[in-house]
Amino acid sequence: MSGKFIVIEGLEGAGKTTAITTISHILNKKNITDLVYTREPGGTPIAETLRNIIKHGLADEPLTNKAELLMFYAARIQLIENVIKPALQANKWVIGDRHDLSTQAYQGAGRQNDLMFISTLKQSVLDGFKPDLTIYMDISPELGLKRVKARGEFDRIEQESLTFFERIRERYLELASQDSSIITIDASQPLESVKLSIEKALNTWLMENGIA
Ligand code: Z5A
Repeated sequence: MSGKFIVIEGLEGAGKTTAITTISHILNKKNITDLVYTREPGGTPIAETLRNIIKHGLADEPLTNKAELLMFYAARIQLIENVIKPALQANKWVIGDRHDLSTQAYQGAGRQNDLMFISTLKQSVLDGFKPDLTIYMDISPELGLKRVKARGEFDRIEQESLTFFERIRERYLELASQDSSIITIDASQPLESVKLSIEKALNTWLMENGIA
């Protein structure tokens, strides 16, 4: 595959949307213009249907943690096989709003599912497929949730407690420290500083990989 897969990760309100725009501009300046955007869960009709169930649930039937976890992987593999891999094979670059790191953090640390079970599932479903680069936007849950509060009602996951999101952040930081393909950006900075940090990190990565 000759395209690249770049993923943006972080808690809600970390500024992933802004980061995606910034990354697109930087790539465009390098004449990388054939970009495909994905979001997870979602991005195919089946995955979007699962997204709706995950985010809002169904009346009168509680969604179990294990079923939620399986739905994330079902949605992800639909997206990988039907959108991401074909795009990469066509030499396009894919920019993803969340990917498997979210599952490790939210379903692993947040929901506290069995980590061995997640690891086995990941191996079986993804079979080693992973992003070329992940940009993790680090923010405290307090500040992130304050930013998104203005949007109105919280969905099923956003309604969780602060400690739930604190566990997720801790796991994100732990995983980022163990994987050199994950770059951490301080997302609590003012917008312009965040943009500059992303620009610097991405340009360094492009240079190191002989792309620009
Ligand atoms: N989830 C999961 O549990 N497991 C998984 O495997 C996957 C996902 C893949 C997806 O929800 C939910 O699924 C998510 C994780 C879970 N749930 N929760 N909770 P989503 O796609 O609907 O939501 P999101 O991914 O969390 O997106 P978001 O809430 O929109 O966050 P964001 O994209 O990072 O935020 P933003 O729109 O860029 O910024 C929010 C606001 O802050 C906006 O008004 C900005 O103008 C402002 N902002 C951004 N940056 C700054 C700075 N630097 N200063 C000041 N203000 C700023």
